[in-house]
Amino acid sequence: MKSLNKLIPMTVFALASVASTGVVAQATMSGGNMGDMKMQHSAEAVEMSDGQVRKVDKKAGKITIKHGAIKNLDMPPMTMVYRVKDAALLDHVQKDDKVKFKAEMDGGATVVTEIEVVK
Ligand SMILES: [Cu+2]
Repeated sequence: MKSLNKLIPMTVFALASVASTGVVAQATMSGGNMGDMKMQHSAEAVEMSDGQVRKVDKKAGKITIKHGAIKNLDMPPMTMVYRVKDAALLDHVQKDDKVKFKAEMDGGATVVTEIEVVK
């Protein structure tokens, strides 16, 4: 038990120094690294991305979109197939429509959660 009594103050000291290191790290982040902070927050507030519909597959609940850069997914412009969150989203779009849409990661797949035709 004697050795335990010695250990406890050591542990408290170790925890305290870890905690203060954490505070320093946080201060550094909010001070100097606003770019990274924004990237993290954009996953919550998803921005609309631009695209053009290449194919609509209502039966499969899929849509092919030639899209511009998608900031929240860190994805460059490309043409790709998306699942849609709700097949009803496909009722309002057809091939060649210019669209704005939201795409999010869901269980390893990119899913369109909102889409609207740009007129
Ligand atoms: Cu893509």
